[in-house]
Amino acid sequence: MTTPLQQEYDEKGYVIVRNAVDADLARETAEHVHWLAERNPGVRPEKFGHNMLVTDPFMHRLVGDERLVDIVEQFIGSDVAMWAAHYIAKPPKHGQKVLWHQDGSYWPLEPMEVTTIWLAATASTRENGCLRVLPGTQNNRLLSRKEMIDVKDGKNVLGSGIHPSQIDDSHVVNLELQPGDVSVHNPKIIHGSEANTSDTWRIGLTLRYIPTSTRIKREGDRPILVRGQPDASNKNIYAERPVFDPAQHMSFRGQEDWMPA
Ligand SMILES: O=C(O)CCC(=O)C(=O)O
Repeated sequence: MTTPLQQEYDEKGYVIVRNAVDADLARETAEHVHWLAERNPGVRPEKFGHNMLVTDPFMHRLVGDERLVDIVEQFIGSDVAMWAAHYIAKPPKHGQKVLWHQDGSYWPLEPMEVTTIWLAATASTRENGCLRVLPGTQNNRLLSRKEMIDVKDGKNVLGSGIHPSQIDDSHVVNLELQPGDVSVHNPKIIHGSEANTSDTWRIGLTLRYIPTSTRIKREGDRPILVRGQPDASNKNIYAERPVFDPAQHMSFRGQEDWMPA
């Protein structure tokens, strides 16, 4: 049976779920970004990627949150892994933009069965550079990386994007979210975001969830199994469950569940 959420997602290529997680968890997520920023002063907070996060107990706790996985399960079934996490946290005044792109152009997944959850840790608005989508473009062909342009201006997160001549943004939708809301988007929908020139942080966490039957065609990737069973027919190797260590990790509610038994 198709749920109303799936129906909306199929029609538009995205859907918003308000209050998907509570405000306290959204606040902890924002605190995590500031905690990481202090420890990684050389890395822009738009680029706190999976390798930095995959050994972190708070990240495992967050991506396995039943409320998020219940949403994802509607799109990809009940054997679920979170393949790639990425904070795109735009600091006030000089947060980078994200050029128009389709996620699937970048991804080594076979088949391209994947759903993104974008979690707002702060308010995400037009003023501070919220995610923007072009509804319906999930039905377009997936462009290859070779068909896109490189833009190495140091002002955008991906360093590449779809050529502006291929973009009709007359029906753009700004996904304005409050802390704890999520948007869900299709790997083929064209999307991006503007720079943050406002006085406030815009902190989002983008999470790529796959059915465990999707094969990851890149060595070294370590998805996190969040529900159900791995699929023996592919060689995906899962991240180990991390152990909470107060000297290495940010404190969070529920950290005791991550301590040695
Ligand atoms: O956070 C943004 O501004 C862009 C996010 C994005 O491109 C994605 O989640 O796929």
